[in-house]
Amino acid sequence: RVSQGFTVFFTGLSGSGKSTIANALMVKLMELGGRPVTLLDGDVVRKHLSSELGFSKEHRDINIRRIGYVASEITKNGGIAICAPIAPYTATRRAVREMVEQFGAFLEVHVATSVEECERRDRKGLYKLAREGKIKEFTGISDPYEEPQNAELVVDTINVSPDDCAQDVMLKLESMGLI
Ligand code: GGZ
Repeated sequence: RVSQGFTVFFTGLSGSGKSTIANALMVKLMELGGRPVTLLDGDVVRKHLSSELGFSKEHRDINIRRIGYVASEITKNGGIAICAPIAPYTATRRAVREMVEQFGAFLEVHVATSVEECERRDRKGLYKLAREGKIKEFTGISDPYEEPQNAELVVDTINVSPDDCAQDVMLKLESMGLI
């Protein structure tokens, strides 16, 4: 099928650059035309789909499975879903992959900007609050992030601009025959 749906699933720490890369990717994919593109960004999903959830392992898993379900529906209907949550747990990422792959392709992109760099930038001041204990269970500081071992693509925003990271994703999608 030439125009099957697919999902691009970004995973990485808070402040790693997921949202910025995901937005740049969305623009590039919309410019191509053809399939509708839906962005499921971490904080937007939490506001509209998961507002009752916190950051325990259980709640993060529920949040990620909801994102996975929506992405699988979009993929099933021939669209493009771009997801950008932290998604810290390997098993949950795998569950989402399996949900989506029933219907189309799944591209996992690890935004591997290190915790040191994310904390140094601290764009939203959250790492400082986490260090002070004012935010509990903060990923990378007081909560785990299980590094992906089987991502289709690894990018980082230390040496590469967000737009070039998005371009890397475009090249990967091309090589997979998806665009
Ligand atoms: C991690 C937290 C936390 C804790 C609030 N741990 O940089 P942000 O602010 O805008 O993105 C982070 C967002 C993470 O939500 P996700 O839905 O992506 O997480 S998960 O996939 O684990 O469900 C951050 C903010 O929420 N935030 N508290 N304790 N990030």
